[in-house]
Amino acid sequence: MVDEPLSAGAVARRLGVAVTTLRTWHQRYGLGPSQHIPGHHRRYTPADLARLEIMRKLTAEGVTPAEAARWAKQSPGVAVRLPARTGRDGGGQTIPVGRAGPAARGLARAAMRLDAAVIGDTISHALATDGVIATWEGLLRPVLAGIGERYVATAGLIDVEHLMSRCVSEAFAAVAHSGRAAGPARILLSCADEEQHTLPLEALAAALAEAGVAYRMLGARVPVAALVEAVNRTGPAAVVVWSHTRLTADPGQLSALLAVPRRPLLVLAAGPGWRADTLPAGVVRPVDLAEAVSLALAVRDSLDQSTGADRA
Ligand code: B12
Repeated sequence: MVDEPLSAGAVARRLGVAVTTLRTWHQRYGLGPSQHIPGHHRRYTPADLARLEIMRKLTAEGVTPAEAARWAKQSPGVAVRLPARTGRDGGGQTIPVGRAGPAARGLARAAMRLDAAVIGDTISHALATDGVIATWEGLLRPVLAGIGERYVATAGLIDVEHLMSRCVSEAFAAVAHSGRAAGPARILLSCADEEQHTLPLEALAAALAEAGVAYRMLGARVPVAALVEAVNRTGPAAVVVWSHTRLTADPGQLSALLAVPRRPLLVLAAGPGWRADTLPAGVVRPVDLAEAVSLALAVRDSLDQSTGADRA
């Protein structure tokens, strides 16, 4: 725990970075010392140090300095002042869920308690009552985003993040199994190479199952050669490639899909990792789950029309 304002040298030692790195973060990203006593060098307050800890952690994980600085500045800067987490109740912290309703607040509390049974029941109930899209947008997304925010502010809740991810996956898998559509799977779902964030793609799979659309799911971390191979072997009409972070959003993966002999009708670059201005021509970027589902349904319907299939 740090309470005294610190010099640049002391902060550098604490974080294990060079003083010149601190200067660069100050000059380029405005992450400098905020305490100013006339006639003295500026000093780093505990809140400054907390922001720098986030900066160091995220850059060490490969997040770009500019993006890491954005997160660091957004954080409330309380990491070093938080009470130590005790027991299994999450140490009294909460997951922020913004304006989401009571169900999301209840789910967030269950997640903090690591109460897998309540998490599972809450999600399954919402899926059965409201459907996949509404459950994703109104319940799961706010809680997942809140866990992400807490992680940035405290570098903690990794246990909560993992348990919650597992419960969300299981609930989506149950929908996907019970609603598995008959007929050829013309939609291929895949994460980009090295991408481990699968939940949004699992949400899409469950929403497609709910809508009676058959699909194939390749899951996390699919190397581009394997994706191209799968497209060549199965000839899908639409391919969705999920990227959650810039690190996994190599547009070359999309270009490779556009170059296969049986080019899919639709290639979707889904997720916040992709940058619109770097996408190859012909690739479509949905803004959310509902749009991704509509595009997939449109492809399914156009195939049905061209083959004369009757869905009524
Ligand atoms: C759960 C989680 C994990 C789990 C994933 C488990 C799983 N099976 O998916 C695990 C633990 C594996 C994980 C790992 C990591 N994670 Co993580 N993770 C998260 C968390 C908490 C939720 C992810 C999620 O599902 N988000 C879904 C919603 C909440 O995200 P959203 O941005 O609002 O999504 C919207 C858009 O994408 C849009 N959209 C646009 N098109 C489409 C199309 C479709 C079909 C859909 C559904 C939506 C959609 O709508 C979405 C909402 O519906 C996020 C926090 C966050 N805010 O996302 C961090 C987060 C994504 N992770 C992060 C990081 C840094 C990592 C790690 C590098 C950490 C590490 N040290 O290893 C690794 C990355 C590994 C890798 N190479 O992929 C950062 C990314 C920062 C960045 N921008 O680069 C985040 C943002 C946390 C943070 N705030 O720092 N993570």
